[in-house]
Amino acid sequence: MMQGHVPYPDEFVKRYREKGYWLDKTLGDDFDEFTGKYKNRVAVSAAGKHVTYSEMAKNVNRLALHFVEKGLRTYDTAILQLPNELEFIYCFFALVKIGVVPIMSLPAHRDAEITFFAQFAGAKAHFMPASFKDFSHQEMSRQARAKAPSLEFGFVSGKGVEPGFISISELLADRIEERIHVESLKRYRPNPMEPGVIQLSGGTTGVPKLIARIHNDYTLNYRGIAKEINVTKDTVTGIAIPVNHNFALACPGVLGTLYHGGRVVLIPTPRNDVVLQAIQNEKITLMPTPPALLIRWMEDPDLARYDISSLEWVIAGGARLNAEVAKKIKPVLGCNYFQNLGMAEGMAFWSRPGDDEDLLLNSQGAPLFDDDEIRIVDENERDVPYGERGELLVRGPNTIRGYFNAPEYNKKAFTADGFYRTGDVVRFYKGRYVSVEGRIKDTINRGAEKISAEEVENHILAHPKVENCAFIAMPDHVLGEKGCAFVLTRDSRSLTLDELNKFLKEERNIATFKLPERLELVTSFPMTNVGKIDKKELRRIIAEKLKKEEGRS
Ligand code: J2J
Repeated sequence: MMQGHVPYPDEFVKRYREKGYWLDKTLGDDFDEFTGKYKNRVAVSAAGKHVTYSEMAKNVNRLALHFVEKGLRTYDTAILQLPNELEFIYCFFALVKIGVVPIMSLPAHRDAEITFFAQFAGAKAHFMPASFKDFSHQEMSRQARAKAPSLEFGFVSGKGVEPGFISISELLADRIEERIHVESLKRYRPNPMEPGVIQLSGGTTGVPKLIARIHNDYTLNYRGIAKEINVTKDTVTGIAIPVNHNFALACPGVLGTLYHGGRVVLIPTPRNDVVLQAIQNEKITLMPTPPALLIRWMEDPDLARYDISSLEWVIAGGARLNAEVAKKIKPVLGCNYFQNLGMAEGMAFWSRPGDDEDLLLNSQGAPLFDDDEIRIVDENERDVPYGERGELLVRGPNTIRGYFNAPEYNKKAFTADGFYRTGDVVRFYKGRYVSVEGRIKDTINRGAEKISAEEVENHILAHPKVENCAFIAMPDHVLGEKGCAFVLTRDSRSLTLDELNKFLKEERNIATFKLPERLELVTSFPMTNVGKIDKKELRRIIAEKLKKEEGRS
């Protein structure tokens, strides 16, 4: 078994198998099945190229053979930091086919995150783009390699591969299958009870948490969702958010679409003009969209210039969809929507086709499976009366039983009987439908990208001028929330946002999306009666201040 993975208890393994949730198939088995079935249909469109299922299979098998030849082995881990491009698809499937577990890192991650993943999971390979947004991932990878000796290989997509790195294009051009038989890959088939993919948690702690999803649970995840929302071979799914996210990859995302013979369109950036043009050109029918994207499209003065009539459904997830925004989706975008409360840890709540207006507007959906168990509890872990608010606890056939290699943290993050504590405050709305009312976890939800407050605070505290700080969410009309740093400086010294961010970027090397977007200098902090900084009060203060400023402008 892969070291550090928390297995499901035997009785649940038995139950999930018997009830047909777990089919004991790997991600690679599914890949072989759907590529064999849908051969000449187009599977993926990206950068003007249209790749059929058969071509995709040829490229994936070729890469998998190369990876084995280089020395990658089943249950090794690899940091997969490729953006929304064909190489992502090829590398992802090639890795999972031979049981190498990809760590689904974002192109925006920087040295702090990459070195941590490499050291924490002993990653053997790093997959990265040659050029992406004027940043040298190869330079970063060299630095990470110096600190994480396990990192043996750097695989690079695109042009401009530097010495010491392996070009993915060159591997794709080398017909290794003429020397080594594709059938030999069967030897590397992983056990479906072992981790197939490692997703990342926005987390609430100093370092990100790794979420190892086993093949049985992850294949169920996309199969289950795709079935529930009627994905078919006519579905064209547009991916404008980073494909590495669970939402984009498996809810139903890339995997659920390909499983049914549909087509995936990879969109390189979430910029309005690029996305709207892609919907028009590629006749996209389904899109996963954080509310922030929906708001941007709906407010775009050029919206009417694009023909987006192919769009049938958008999936609003990752952050709370405001009812006022939801009401405008049909009239402005001309499509229907699903609400989805999802999490990289697994369980997914969905609204269903045909849900009535009230349910659709006011609830984030119901769980997918009969064996999804949900509890809504008070601070003493007692179930609250139906309809009242409490923390959402979940357990089920696609929900993890523990974070990877984090035994101490798992004691807090999971109940003794294996429920995951989501940190979300919800209430039952109707039947098993829930409505998200808030959260108790200390995170910032920036346009659905989660940022751990503690992680950023630790970096801010490393600044020589900083005595104490609190990183909190402030409201934002489009993104929902942005990060605001309240800082007490040493000896009342001056500090600007630019100065702080230069330090966080250049000295601490953290991803840009985590940077504070506002700095408030204080001379003291409001405290709670247990002696902690009162973040609730800080959130109130900044929200009020923003409101006043808005009134003035
Ligand atoms: C309010 N909060 C929500 C919603 C997620 C699909 C969709 C989203 C994610 C995701 C995902 C929310 N309303 N509709 O993995 O497959 C907040 C909750 C939740 C956390 C999980 C998917 N949908 N959230 O966002 O792991 O706080 O996954 O616990 O990044 O996002 O974040 P993450």
